[in-house]
Amino acid sequence: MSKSPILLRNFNLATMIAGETPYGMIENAALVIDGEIISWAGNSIALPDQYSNLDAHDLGGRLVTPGLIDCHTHLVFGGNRAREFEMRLEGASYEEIARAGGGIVSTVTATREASENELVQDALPRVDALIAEGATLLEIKSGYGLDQDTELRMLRAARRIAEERPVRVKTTFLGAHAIPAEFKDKPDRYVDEVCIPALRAAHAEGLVDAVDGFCEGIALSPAQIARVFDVAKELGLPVKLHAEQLSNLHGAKLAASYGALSADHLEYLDEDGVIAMAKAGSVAVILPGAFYTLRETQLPPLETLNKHGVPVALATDANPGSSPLTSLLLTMNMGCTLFRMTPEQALAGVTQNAARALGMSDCGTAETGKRADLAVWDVEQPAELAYRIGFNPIHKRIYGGKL
Ligand code: DI6
Ligand code: FE
Repeated sequence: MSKSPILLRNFNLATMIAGETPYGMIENAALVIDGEIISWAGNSIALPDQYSNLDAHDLGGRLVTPGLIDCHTHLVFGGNRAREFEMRLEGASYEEIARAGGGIVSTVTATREASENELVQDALPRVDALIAEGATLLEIKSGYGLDQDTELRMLRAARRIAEERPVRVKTTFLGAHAIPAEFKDKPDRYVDEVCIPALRAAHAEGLVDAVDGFCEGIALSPAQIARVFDVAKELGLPVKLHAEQLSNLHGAKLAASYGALSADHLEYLDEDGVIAMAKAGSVAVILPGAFYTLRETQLPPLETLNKHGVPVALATDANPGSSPLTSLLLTMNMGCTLFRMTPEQALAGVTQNAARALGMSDCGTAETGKRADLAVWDVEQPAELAYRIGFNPIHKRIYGGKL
């Protein structure tokens, strides 16, 4: 026998459905959850008779939003990079550290030494921090293995997180993150002999939801990324790309030519790249944690993205080097203060547009037929979510219909 539906009453609902009202707001809302799914949402005056006899959970006039989505993280990794943080404070740049064998490659050493279990246990506190702020869906990338065994182990660890905690996880293969030390002078051989075979093996094990790369002078060239994307395409996997983070190699345009779900970072993106993204329907994922940590001064071209109607998502980029950040609320605040987004754009960036960046259509808005992944907040206005710094006003998280 299936459980009877749950009725929520007495709250304001930021549906995040794009349209006439800011935040898609429904005041004095009611919402019915049947199993994992929202079976009705609207103004409580319009609640259908069939639901009016259900025991109601009174939410005391609070704000309800879709569950938050972190659509770009590297939160499975070994070790940490506090020493590199000190080096940067002493004047070394991120690129200098990377070229001297630190950076991503130093996390690779620590990750290769970690067991699957250690990777999961190390990641859980980071996951818990995100869940505590209402996150219901996370994307997690590989990319600190750069050998087949470790890349697959990272993806298995990422998948296990969804068994250990009430959160959904989408896994992204990022073997094209950097060239490991043992292939320093033969990057093409790394791509052909390690990265592509590892992608095929990870896919054969059912571990890959999307394929990503880091297109940059300190990482892989556009031609190398294209070889990896050709294989993704052959396997029927969607792609996304770290593009235009430190320089403009026209990575976003390359990704768009493969119909990318998203291009991410984008500080050095030009209008030509924006237009290519708009045509391909790719989401721009902007990452203020990395901008802040690297003390970047070049802003991602938000006005141009808005002008061409490219949806913009916001994510933590949680990683041990350029963005040791595990707060989506702080990410929203940084999106507003550093990138001049509106609080409404920031919330859309961690809900509706984040879902789109992951190719997910069952979440990201609070409406009939979507998963009942919701966050209940002790705030009066939705702008409060982005406004405060270091404060978590969550009241309750609802995950797959479970309160
Ligand atoms: N860009 C980033 O910001 C992260 N990866 C990437 O391609 C940084 C990863 C790291 O520094 O460990
Ligand atoms: Fe990243």
